[in-house]
Amino acid sequence: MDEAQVAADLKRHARLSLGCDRLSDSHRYLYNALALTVRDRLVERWRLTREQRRHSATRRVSYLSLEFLMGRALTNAVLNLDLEQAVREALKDYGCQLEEVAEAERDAGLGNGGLGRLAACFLDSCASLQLPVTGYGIRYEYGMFHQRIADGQQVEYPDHWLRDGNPWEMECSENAVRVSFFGRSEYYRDRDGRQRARWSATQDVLAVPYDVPIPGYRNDTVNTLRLWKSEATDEFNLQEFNAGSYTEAVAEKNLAEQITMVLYPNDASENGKELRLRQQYFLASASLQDVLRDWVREHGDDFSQFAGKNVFQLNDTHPTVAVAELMRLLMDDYLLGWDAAWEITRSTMAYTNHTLLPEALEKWSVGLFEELLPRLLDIIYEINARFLALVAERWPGDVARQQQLSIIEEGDHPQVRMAHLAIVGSYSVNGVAALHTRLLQQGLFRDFYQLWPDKFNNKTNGVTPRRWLAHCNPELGELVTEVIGDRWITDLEDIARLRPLADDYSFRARWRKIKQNNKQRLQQLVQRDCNVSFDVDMLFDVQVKRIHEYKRQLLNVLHIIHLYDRVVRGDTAGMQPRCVLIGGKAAPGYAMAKTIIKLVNNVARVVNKDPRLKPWLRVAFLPNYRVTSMEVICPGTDLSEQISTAGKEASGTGNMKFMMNGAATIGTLDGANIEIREAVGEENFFLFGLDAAAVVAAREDYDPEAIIAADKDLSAVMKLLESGHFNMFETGIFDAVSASIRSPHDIWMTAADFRSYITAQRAAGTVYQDRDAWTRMSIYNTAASGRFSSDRTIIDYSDDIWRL
Ligand code: CR6
Repeated sequence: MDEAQVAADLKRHARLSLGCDRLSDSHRYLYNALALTVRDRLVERWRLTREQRRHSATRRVSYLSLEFLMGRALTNAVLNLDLEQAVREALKDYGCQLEEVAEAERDAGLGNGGLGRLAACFLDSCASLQLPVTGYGIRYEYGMFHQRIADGQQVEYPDHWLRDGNPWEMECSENAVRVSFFGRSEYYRDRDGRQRARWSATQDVLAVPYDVPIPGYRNDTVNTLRLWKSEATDEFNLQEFNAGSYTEAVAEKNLAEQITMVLYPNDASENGKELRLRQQYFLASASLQDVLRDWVREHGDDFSQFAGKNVFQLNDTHPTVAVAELMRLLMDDYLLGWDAAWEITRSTMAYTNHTLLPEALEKWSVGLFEELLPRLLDIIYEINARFLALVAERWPGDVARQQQLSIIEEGDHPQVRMAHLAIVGSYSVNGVAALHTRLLQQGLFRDFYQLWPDKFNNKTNGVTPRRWLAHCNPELGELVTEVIGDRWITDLEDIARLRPLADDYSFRARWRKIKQNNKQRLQQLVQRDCNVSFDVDMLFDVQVKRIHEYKRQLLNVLHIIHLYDRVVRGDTAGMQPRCVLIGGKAAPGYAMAKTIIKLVNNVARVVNKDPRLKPWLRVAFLPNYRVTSMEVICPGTDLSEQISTAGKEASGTGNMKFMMNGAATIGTLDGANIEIREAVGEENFFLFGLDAAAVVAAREDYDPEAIIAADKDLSAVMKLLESGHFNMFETGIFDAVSASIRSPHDIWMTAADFRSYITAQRAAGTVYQDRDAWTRMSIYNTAASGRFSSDRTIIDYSDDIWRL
């Protein structure tokens, strides 16, 4: 029934909505017509979901995040609405495959990496679990940059993803709100003689919401992601008008629109630019105003029940100015007193920390705050004064402790510590993996933990099995469903029932065949994008993630050079042929990360052009790594590289996608790797390296020169690296790289973990040569991935933090 309807709607949208009559020439049009056809089926369910929520008394959650890394929407909606059959049928009239049409969609790249993708997986899980959770974010005109490789180097190109329109967003200008900047605080007494404040002489911009539907998995629920766009208000600078500068006054409107123009491409590091603070406040203010307006519409200005009915989950410190903004709105606009406003704020805000790296801990200069958000700074000072009184009560006379805990970092350039504001202003603080949370409690936030032990909790990350198994690996998904039924799609723990099938010879053969097909698909991608060809019988060894020193792509390169060295020396006994793939973007201002990209490319060139290496080793750098390429990469991977310096990767989520798709992991005891290893069993995980405590201890008298001298393989690798073998006509470009490895201050401890890494790599190669043993391990990994579903994570948030 719906099959005929889908076909008719597709035709109608092509003709009437898009006004084009020769569709088959362009997948773009077909894509748009199909997107509108699918969207029609979302809109009605969307309305019903909203309707239902209005009448239900449950708490609602606003998930505030500067990033939502959504990827493509069409195929996800087709899967979740169960439209695949109908769509494939309808496309036959145009002689097209769904996969080809889907290729016309650009990724919504509104995020950097794990943090942004986590937010996207959470939205899918919340809708699939029918939880009343709304995502609030920014509608960046330009998302994550497009990476090209020229002469081995990263070149950034702007990603104007909205250029051809976006059928998945609905502009709701009637729900626009005003957001203020600059101006000053004013104090006055109201009619009852109470001291009040207001923010005056501000410069305002308009926040216009664009709503994106988030379909649950086959459950008729459609949640909302509300993305704000900044626009100028209609008031012009009157003075300029009167001076006859009409055009100048109109042109000034541009400034307002700049706020949401571009995503900052920094992953796990702050950059301190004023525009970034504007983005943060813009998101926080618009979203809170939206929620408060809804509240007042229903309940008038009685806020006594507000905290019981609302939660704001802060995705890292990025939206943390919301703590002060909620206070301001409640006091200045809705006329609550401090105590009532504070009670509401600290019982509705919850904060998720995503990193321990000091360079990522956000601080904003007090001077900047004072200029841009003066009224907010007043409130932060007051929050801090009251908080420090509490600290003084708990630790009388301990001035050092007050300084450590203060929201304001004193000094020549005083700063607002956003993490401290987040902790003081919220009722829950969580880390994203067990180790990470423990390190927060014992290290970074130790004093806060002593003060408020009950605030702290762990929520190990997860990924959605819809996109990261059912959609990206349909063949494997279908095999799983055939043998254990399809319950795993909404209850991934059920996938554990696969485990006994690892003993079944014919099941293993089918499993292996699917992996081979997926490797073929990945091989084609690498051929197309890197012009590197290789054999699908090689071990596919993959590291894709942002390029960062702590993630140690460099250690991976040292291993590649070591294999190269072995082959050249003729030491190939027992060696497993492999293809090493590395991909990821470097922040444009991160010089060392860019050098590492160059190094990977140069090493790849030397390896790939040497005929002696052909049977043993292929290396490729995959350009423009993004959500959509991961959908091809993770199903085709044998070995997943999770090799960060222990204690540095808060959780990782790529590790979970690989595991779900039957890759084995080579990794350190870091982030969620520890839990992955626990789940799959130590015999199915290639562990190496120092653990977090050993890293700290080894740093005391770290002597990489001695380690290199004592290890002839590492010496040989360093010699090759330093001889200019990989940079013949580019003298000195890798000097900084080798110097960092040799430095006693190398906090990433690359040399320290080299030997155990090489040993673990050898072990992986050896197991791979036993096809049955490897296939078992692959099945065990998928079978043990149940607890890494973001459904589990969201149920934990819902039970412990949101109490929905
Ligand atoms: N860079 C962590 O580094 C974690 C994600 C999501 C990160 C990573 O280990 O899996 O968050 N942190 O929790 C930040 O972005 C600050 C990341 O993606």
